[in-house]
This record gives sequence, C-alpha cells and structure tokens, in this order.
Amino acid sequence: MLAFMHKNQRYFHHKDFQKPHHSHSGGGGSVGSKNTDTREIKIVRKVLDVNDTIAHQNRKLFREKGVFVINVMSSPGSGKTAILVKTLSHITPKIRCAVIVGDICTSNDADRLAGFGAPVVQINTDAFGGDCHLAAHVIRTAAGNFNLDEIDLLIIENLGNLVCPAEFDMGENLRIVVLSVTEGEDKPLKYPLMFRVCDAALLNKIDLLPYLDYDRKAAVQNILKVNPQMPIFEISAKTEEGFDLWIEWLKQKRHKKT
Ligand SMILES: Nc1nc2c(ncn2[C@@H]2O[C@H](COP(=O)(O)OP(=O)(O)O)[C@@H](O)[C@H]2O)c(=O)[nH]1
Ligand SMILES: [Mg+2]
Repeated sequence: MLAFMHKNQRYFHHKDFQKPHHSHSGGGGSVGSKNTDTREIKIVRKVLDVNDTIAHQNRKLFREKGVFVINVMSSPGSGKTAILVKTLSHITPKIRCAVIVGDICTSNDADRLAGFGAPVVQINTDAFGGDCHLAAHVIRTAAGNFNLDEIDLLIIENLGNLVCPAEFDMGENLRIVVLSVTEGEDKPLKYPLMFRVCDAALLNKIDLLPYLDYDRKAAVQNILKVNPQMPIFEISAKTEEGFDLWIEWLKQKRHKKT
C-alpha cells in the first residue's frame, strides 16, 4: 500500500500500516472440507475483530479532537470524487476539511480534490495485492499526516466497490453510499449490506435522467426496502441540483455530534 500527502509530497509506505491480511470469506463455493471452510471463516472474523478494535480507537481520537468523519462509498464511477469536489467547494473554508482518498492506482482523485484548502492524502493499494477497501489501521496512519486540532471534517473516499468497504468500520461518524442513475435501480437489492450500514444515500447523476430508461421511483423504493429510514438525496454533481439539501443535512449531522 502506498500513500502520499498530496501537497507536502510526503510519501510513506505500506509497512507503516501493519496491514492485517484481508481475506474474503472462505471463497464461496470453493472446493474444500467443512473443517477448512470453518477455519477460513474464523480468520475473517479475527481480521474484522482487529479492525473493529482500531476503529474504536480511531473514533475515540476523532471525538477527543472534535473531528467529524464521513466515509463515502460506491461502485467505481458513481461520482464520489465529483460529489466531494462540489461538497468541498460549498463548505470550505468555513468548515475546515481534510480528505483521505483510496484507490488501487493513481493519484487522479487527489489531484481533483486538491485546491480547496483541504489537505489530501491519497492511499494506493496496488503494490500490495490491490485491497478493495480501506480499513481502520490505514485511516489511523493516514490521519497522522493531519493536525487534527485544525480539522472539523475528515472526508474519506473509499475504494470503488459496493461489497467489502461495507464490512470495515474505520471509526467514522457517518457512512454515505452513492448510487448513480446509470447503475440500475436494483443495486440496493443486490448489495443490501452496503445500503443497510449507511446513514444516507446520494442518488447521483440525475441530470442524465432524460436520456435513460431509469425508474427513479423504483430505485428509491429499493433503497427503502433495505433501509426504511434511509435519507435519500437526489443530486447531480454536474449541475449541483439537490446539493443544498445534501449540504444542509451534512452540516446538521456534524453540528449535532460536535
Ligand atoms: N453527467 C454527470 N456525470 C457525472 C456526475 N457525477 C460524476 N460524473 C462523471 O462520472 C464519472 C465518474 O465520476 P467520479 O467522480 O470519478 O466517480 P468515482 O469513481 O465514484 O469517484 C466522471 O466522468 C464524472 O465527470 C453527474 O452528476 N452527472
Ligand atoms: Mg473517485
């Protein structure tokens, strides 16, 4: 795993993270005895237990420092970075932000997120197996690059994936899932854990609706089937339609916690 501070050019390497091995749960449907499968499941449980312990420590640290943390997750290309760019432009510098962005390769997203007065740390996972999610120990190390006393809001852009990131608590206050209208209405039903663990859904790219056969009502209903209390914001990161409500909601959530 490679991570670097966008502006300060501070590079640090995977060994800094003491990365626990992330194993997917026993390779569903793989050949093997019952005992082997059971052992594999135990290993996953242990990894998640270790993660939860560090996430708990992160949460305590962030609370002590008065830092509100959001974890933004979605499939690749749903518009996480585009939404965060626009979100930063609405809330900085009044709200002092920092960003941790995860990708398998490249610093493209960090480049896009720089320039709003918020320090940005890019995490790359390619050199070490291309992990498909960020985890609590990664956030702990990456957050060490910031002066937390000078940050109100830490934004984490997770790796593009609707599966694994849902399982890894990082000590955040809010989890946000982005679903774009080009992905189909059924994704909340296909990836229910992600929609169950999140606190809000951003239904992005609504500017494209006139060009798609997309059942907006069905998408909303499918989200609510999985998580009946889920606030849903229909937005466009291109036109900024719907942003006022999303930004207001985010500010209120932060205000209540701090
Ligand atoms: N039309 C339209 N395009 C968008 C919108 N949001 C993002 N995009 C485009 O979708 C592509 C993927 O966006 P990106 O922010 O990189 O997604 P990420 O992989 O989830 O971070 C880019 O070409 C964006 O310009 C939107 O609201 N409307
Ligand atoms: Mg991105």
